[in-house]
Amino acid sequence: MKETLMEEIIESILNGDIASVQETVKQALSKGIAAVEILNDSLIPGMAEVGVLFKEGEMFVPEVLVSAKAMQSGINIIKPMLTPGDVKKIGKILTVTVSGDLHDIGVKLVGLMLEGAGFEVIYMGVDKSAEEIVNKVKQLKPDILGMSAMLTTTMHNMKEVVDLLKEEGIYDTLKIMVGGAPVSNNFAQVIGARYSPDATEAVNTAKELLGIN
Ligand code: B1M
Repeated sequence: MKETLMEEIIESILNGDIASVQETVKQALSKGIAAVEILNDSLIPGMAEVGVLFKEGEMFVPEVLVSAKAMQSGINIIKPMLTPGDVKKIGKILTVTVSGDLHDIGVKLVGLMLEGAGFEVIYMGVDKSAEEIVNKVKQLKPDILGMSAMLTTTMHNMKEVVDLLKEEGIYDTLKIMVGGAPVSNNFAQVIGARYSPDATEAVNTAKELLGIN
């Protein structure tokens, strides 16, 4: 039963059918399937499949956008179950998508999982310059800055941010996490940040960076 529902959600994401995603997610919840299972077994794999079809030229940007909206509509339903309001905040994280990059689904998902783990997460939005990010860091004084980039052309803008933080003498006042499809562990090390491949790992990395067990 669970498998059928998960397949239905994936199919609805591929079809960009928002109503069907919402209905099936609600149905899955009513059958006792946990929000995190719905996330990991249907919403994320559904969007991953969209990525494959996009790469193979079988889906185009407008369709991808509709599928992304369909996935997001499913996330919105399970969000309250992933982020219990009564969790005591264990650290402040500022997240952002770097300059030139408009992708926000992954980084928002990372934010959701971090919130669920008890962090206070402030998402700055997409396409933010090094100056904007450093100014926000000065204003909010987060424990961690989490940057996301989904394009090979924009990942290098993460280094600009790190360099500016160093120039301004505030690099040592916070920890830096990076992620996104083209980003690697090696790249993160070179620019002076910590890498996480996915939302689940991002929670572990954030806890580790702040010395939380
Ligand atoms: Co874009 N796009 N896109 N796109 N898009 C990719 C990234 C691409 C890999 C597709 C492809 O060709 N196969 C490709 C990049 C190629 C490259 O640079 N190597 C690409 C391209 C080329 C483009 C455009 C240039 C296309 C065009 O216009 N010709 C254009 C660029 C726009 C811009 O940013 N300036 C573009 C536009 C778009 C849309 C607007 C249509 C849409 C974005 C909608 C949105 O985000 N609101 C879109 C989408 C949806 C995708 C794909 C299909 C899916 C991305 C996604 O949401 N995945 C993507 C293909 C792919 O990734 N396979 C693609 C689901 C999400 C849950 O996963 O984002 O990977 P992901 O996030 C993961 C991890 O990466 C990690 O955790 C997340 C959850 O597990 N993670 C972090 C992410 N950030 C993290 C931060 C952390 C830690 C972990 O710490 C802080």
